[in-house]
Amino acid sequence: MTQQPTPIATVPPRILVEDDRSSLHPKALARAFLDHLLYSEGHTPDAATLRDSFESLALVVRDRLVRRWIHTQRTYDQQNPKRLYYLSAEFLLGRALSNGLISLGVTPEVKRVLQDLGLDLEDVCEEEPDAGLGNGGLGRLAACFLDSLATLDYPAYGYGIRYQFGIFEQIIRDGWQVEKPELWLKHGMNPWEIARPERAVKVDFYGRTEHTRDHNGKLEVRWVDTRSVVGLPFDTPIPGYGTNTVSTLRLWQATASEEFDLGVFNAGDYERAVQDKNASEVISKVLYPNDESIVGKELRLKQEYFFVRCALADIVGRHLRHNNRLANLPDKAAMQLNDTHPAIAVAELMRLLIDEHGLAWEPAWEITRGTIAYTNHTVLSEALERWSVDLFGRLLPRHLEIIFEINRRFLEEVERRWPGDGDRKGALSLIEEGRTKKVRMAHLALVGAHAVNGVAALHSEILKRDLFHDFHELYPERFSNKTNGVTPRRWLLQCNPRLASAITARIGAGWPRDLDQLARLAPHADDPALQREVMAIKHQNKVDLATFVQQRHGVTLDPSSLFDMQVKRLHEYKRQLLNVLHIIALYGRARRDPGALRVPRTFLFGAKAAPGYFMAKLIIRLINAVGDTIRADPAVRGLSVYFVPNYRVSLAERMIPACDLSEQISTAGLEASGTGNMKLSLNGALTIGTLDGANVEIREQVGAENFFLFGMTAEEVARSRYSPYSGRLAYERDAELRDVIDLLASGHFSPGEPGLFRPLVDALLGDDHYRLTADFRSYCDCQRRVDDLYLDPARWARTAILNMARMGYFSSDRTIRQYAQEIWGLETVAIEVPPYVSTDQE
Ligand code: D6G
Repeated sequence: MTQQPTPIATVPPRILVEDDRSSLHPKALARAFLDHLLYSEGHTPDAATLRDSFESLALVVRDRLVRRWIHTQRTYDQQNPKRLYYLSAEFLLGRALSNGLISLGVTPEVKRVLQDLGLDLEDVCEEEPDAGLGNGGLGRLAACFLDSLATLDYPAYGYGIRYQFGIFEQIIRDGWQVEKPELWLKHGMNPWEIARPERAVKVDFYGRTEHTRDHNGKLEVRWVDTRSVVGLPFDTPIPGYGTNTVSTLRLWQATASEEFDLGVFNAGDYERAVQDKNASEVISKVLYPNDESIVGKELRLKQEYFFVRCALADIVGRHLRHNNRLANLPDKAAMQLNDTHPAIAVAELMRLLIDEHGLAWEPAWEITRGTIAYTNHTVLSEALERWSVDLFGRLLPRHLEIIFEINRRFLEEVERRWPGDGDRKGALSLIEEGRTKKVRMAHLALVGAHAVNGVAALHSEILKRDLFHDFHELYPERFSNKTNGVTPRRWLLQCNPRLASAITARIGAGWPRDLDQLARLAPHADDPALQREVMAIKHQNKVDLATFVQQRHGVTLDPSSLFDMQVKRLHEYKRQLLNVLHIIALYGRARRDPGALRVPRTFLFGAKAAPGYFMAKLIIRLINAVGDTIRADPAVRGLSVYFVPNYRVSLAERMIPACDLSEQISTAGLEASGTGNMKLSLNGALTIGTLDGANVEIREQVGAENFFLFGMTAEEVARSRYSPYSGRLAYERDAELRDVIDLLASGHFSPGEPGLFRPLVDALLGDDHYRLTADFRSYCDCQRRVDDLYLDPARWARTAILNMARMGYFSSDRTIRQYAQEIWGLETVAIEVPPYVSTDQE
């Protein structure tokens, strides 16, 4: 049985004094807040800064989660259920305060308490830095999954890296992206986390292996002469919504194994002692800011092994505290690898079992495979991790030996299945041959896992048909699909309170825990009152966003225009450039005929580019240039373009509720799933999109008539790759496209630097790898249909309502249930928390 946090009214009457750390009564909340201000922050209210108020309020919330947290962990320790371990190099949590308040169900009470003290809850929440420990979709998915796991009462843990610097802060200078380090921990304290030094783990690197035989002739391998660092865990509570479960996110920070090397220090070389310490700590210093591409740096591999080593030591240690043997590890622990970043877990678990716990190869392999499952997130070859064998062998010599042995046995199996088929062996091998031999991490994960999944139906099919075709032939039973989802708590209840209340008023308050209930809105789609309400809420949200942009950036947005948004990482395959080409086409039409634009539109972009990704940064520069040019042109009305700097979770929470049209326009076959598409639709935006990733299923759910579809299919794109392609053909055939590209090439958008955008023009007129020129016409035509519908507000509102109503499937609760039932074999565990009894009263 799940239960709501105990409201004050149901506390037995014999309790006269509620502990100020537990009670949800407004008076207790007020006392607790002032108490933390005074004793944790050292300030009286008159001297406190907003930051102090945020920290105090966060501590008030954390206090109230602690009993639930302890009871959750204690219950697991007592019942010893199977636990899920989600291993991810990224957790893009964003802010936690309003989420914590919502999960406690005390937002209105706290708002009033602060009001009485002259404070505004929103201002206080604004003080919280985003925990930006991720790049984009993959990291945010991990955060949504933790929310769903706790909400559904599954025993689960997140394991990752406590980066000191998360994703960089993006500022725009002269139209260019400039990166600044994001210091989410700059205040020296993060009120949510608690260090657990008692669970620190020693992590070895480098060195060599020694092979010896014991008196029975059994081979023993020792990894010696290593250099080591220590992983220090920090725990963050992850509260479920409407339940007592509070799960743990355990993030590891690298520290020097000895504070200083005393030998070196005593020898007088203080500087070197400090350098060694810094070299250790650098491992968890910074998140690599590349999304969908890999920079093969030693430090990155170190990060990956570092957190996997810590996680596995912790997991095996916990297992042995509650079980007396390792043979049943697969019955008690499921590990999910979020992409290949933690794929070294396959070799590390083998090493632990064989070298540290004395198991033979076969049982160790059975345990490893029984425990590990792997999620693939991309088909882009530049994002598939491959590590040079040399580097690998230097950094992790024992693991390389284990990988060679896994591969030797695996290739024997391939030989049995396809005798004499050398090509097949080459394609499947864990080692890529060539000038530099490489370890293919995806292959390691595929061989070492009992389950592998893609993240949308189309993507999972592409994995089977294409990327992992040979593996699928060998192990068809391992493959499945788990379409991504998003948590409706953060992505509707929390970020769009107006819409959330309107929905609750119509269908009751059950939907945040059971998103399928949104279907009850569908019968009201034709109700003019609901239509007006939904449109009015959207308008209010747009006004809020415009106010924010005005205050922060001094730019005016017109909330009466259609807000057209593309918010996601900047990548060529996501085709922000196609969006820009359409904008330039509109600009051209408006310049020729001032009455040409029937619907005023504001195009908003939010996107970070990997710092070394030249084309992506040039596209940001172009978006800003086009925006500036249009703004400066008095002849053009009803068209504006703005690039909102520093897109991140907290900005997404502002932008998504204000969106009318969601741009999901990637080259078909290249976007594995997308989750922004789900969040936007859930908040009543209509989608213009290709048949790519989860768009395909979104369209199935909402109905083809409620989705703006355009462009080539994945199959057509794949087929177009059989022969050489040139964008010049479309350029010559389509007069408007020609005008657009000519204007771009003419230097019109960069008068001081006419050749600035030449690389974009060259790419379009060259092999146009992402097929923008091929989809341009169909995209522009589809955009006309968007205008047609927008001119009919009732029909637009009806379509928006139907989009929301049919989003139930895209709750991450559904996704997590599928993983739990089909991959993890996980049962829920209800957490009972007895009401607090003050010791004063006993
Ligand atoms: C969390 C909550 C805390 C609990 C701890 C257990 O930090 O109450 O004691 O987890 O950690 P393990 O003993 O399972 O590592």
